[in-house]
Amino acid sequence: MNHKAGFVNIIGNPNVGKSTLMNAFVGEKLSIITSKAQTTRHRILGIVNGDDFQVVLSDTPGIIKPAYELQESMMGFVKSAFEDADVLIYMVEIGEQELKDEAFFNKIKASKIPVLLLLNKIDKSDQGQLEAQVQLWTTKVPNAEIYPISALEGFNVKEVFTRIIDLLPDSPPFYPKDQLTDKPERFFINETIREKILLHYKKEIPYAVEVDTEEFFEEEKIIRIRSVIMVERETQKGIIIGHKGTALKRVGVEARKDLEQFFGKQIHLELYVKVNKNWRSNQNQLKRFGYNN
Ligand SMILES: Nc1nc2c(ncn2[C@@H]2O[C@H](COP(=O)(O)OP(=O)(O)OP(=O)(O)O)[C@@H](O)[C@H]2O)c(=O)[nH]1
Ligand SMILES: [Mg+2]
Repeated sequence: MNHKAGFVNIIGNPNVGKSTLMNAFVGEKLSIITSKAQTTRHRILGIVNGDDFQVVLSDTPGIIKPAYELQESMMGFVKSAFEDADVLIYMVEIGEQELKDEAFFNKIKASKIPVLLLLNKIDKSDQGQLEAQVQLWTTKVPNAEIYPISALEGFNVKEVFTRIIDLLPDSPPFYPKDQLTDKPERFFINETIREKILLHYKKEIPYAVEVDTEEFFEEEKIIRIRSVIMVERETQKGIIIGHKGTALKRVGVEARKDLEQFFGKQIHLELYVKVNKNWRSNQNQLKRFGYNN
């Protein structure tokens, strides 16, 4: 029996549903999902294993014009996803007209590797709009195969996965067959906490936050975690903590619940907030938080 394996990299504008799709393929919540743009900041692998295949998916940050160092690094992850892909998934959402970066768009159109253009969120559209959108994207990206999908409702997700397997080259697996991702446990803790911050704070706050897990002790019945929420300014620190600490407490309670589910164990989570001036624009700080590429 031949074994197939390869890299399937998901790219597209912010908020189109890239992370929702990867989680649907993997069947686990590897990437955090919110309705805010720029939820994903890293390239995150999700590995789907079968007896005769290994699909190494990459979720990537939404494509934007970078305005500061962090965003430069995020776009570096997108660039790297072009370089090692065996299949490229270009995800667009219903109603969308164009990619936010023309150079990336031209790269997709000139791609020598297979491109699957997934037109997502069709649960929000009607037949007429769907047909018009398929027409638009057929003209815009003639080298792509187009699939209307709903990553959220699972519509056409299996069919796309079957097509991916078809397209993969014969190859031995790249990772051990029981491996699910390339990221360590601490990464998922940081992301879970960041998701709660994206959900509960407005405007600039989520974008000024980074989370760093300083302690992770696994005991027989409980995991003890201490994480720091980093902000850029004193005023932001006050907002994160909130009146009498209630806002921060809510983040802690919700993150703990998710982490208990993720690790299948009782969690003790201690959170504190620290000001780290302009970490988003500081190369050394960014490296420390894993934004090196
Ligand atoms: N109606 C509908 N909503 C969807 C679908 N897929 C994703 N969403 C929603 O779209 C929003 C963004 O989803 P994400 O998966 O975080 O999008 P993303 O492309 O990873 O976003 P970034 O990481 O910010 O680039 C969330 O609110 C999802 O619930 C879909 O098929 N239908
Ligand atoms: Mg995402």
